[in-house]
Amino acid sequence: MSDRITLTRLAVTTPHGVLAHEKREPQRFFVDITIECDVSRAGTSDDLDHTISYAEIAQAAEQIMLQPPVDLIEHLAEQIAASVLERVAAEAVEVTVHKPDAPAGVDFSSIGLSGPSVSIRREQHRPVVIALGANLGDRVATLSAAVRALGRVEGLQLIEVSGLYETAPVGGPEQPDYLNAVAVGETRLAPWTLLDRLHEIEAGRGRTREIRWGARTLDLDLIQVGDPAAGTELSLDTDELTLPHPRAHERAFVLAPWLAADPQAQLRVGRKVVPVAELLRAGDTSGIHIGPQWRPL
Ligand code: A4P
Ligand code: MG
Repeated sequence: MSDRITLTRLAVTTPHGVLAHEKREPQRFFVDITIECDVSRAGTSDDLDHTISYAEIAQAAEQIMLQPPVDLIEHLAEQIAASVLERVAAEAVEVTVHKPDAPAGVDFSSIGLSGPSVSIRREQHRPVVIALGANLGDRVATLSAAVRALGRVEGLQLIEVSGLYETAPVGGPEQPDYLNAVAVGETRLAPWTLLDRLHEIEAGRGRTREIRWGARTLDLDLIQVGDPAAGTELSLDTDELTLPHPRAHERAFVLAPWLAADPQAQLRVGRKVVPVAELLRAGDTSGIHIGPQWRPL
């Protein structure tokens, strides 16, 4: 991703340092923050929700710098990076904390911003769950190609892909049985960027959208992004994207392959975080059967 939001030389005078007098006497610190994020959607929509507010980032960084004295600028940089990565759209961040007046027992140039600084780069690693479905054409070939295409998406790493499940259609008009699978992995992409990639892969396999819940060559749905057990899952409800997927908890054709790919999987359902194994036990699995063998990864 080449888009960047940059904040240069946030200036804070505050006491931090290893030495006792540094914890009493404020000195100058400067912070540089470069956020890697896809701003193309905000560029088109002119909507702040599609990007990251630099004012919020700057104020959060200033609050971190103004905390009670700590020893290391490494610690300050790490906290600032973590606060940036809490933003949905942030893919990666680079933070530099400068401490130009640090007592190092030597002279630094008086030209420009000299003296010690620490720079770190941290990437977003959000767990992600993607459901795959197909009920038209050569389903195994389509789903295999879809997994290969997912493997090529920059910013997405697949960790595990389930076996194939032969499933009776749920909802929609009369239509052939589905093959379903679930892929779990990690992503640094914003969920709407990832959804765009999924739609591109669907379109590449001849997916068209005429009838909701109708037959399709390929369906790729985002089920969950983040980890509900850690309270880091993303909750979104926009016209184009709802997270977690609003119907996943009641759909055995998602839950069975998901559990196979990740036996520890959990899903937020309303206010509760529920093991997928429990949801599956409580659900109707009558139309779900083990499908053909495949080696997708
Ligand atoms: N959208 C909103 N949230 C999401 C999300 N979390 N993931 C929007 C993906 N898309 C999301 O989806 C319609 C719109 O939902 C998208 O444009 C997107 O912006 P779609 O893929 O065009 O249409 P769809 O798949 O027919 O609708 P939907 O609501 O995703 O359907 P479901 O709930 O996925 O159900 N039976 C079996 N046995 N196996 C199946 O795989 N799949 C469906 C589709 C029905 N019955 C099935 C199966
Ligand atoms: Mg869909």
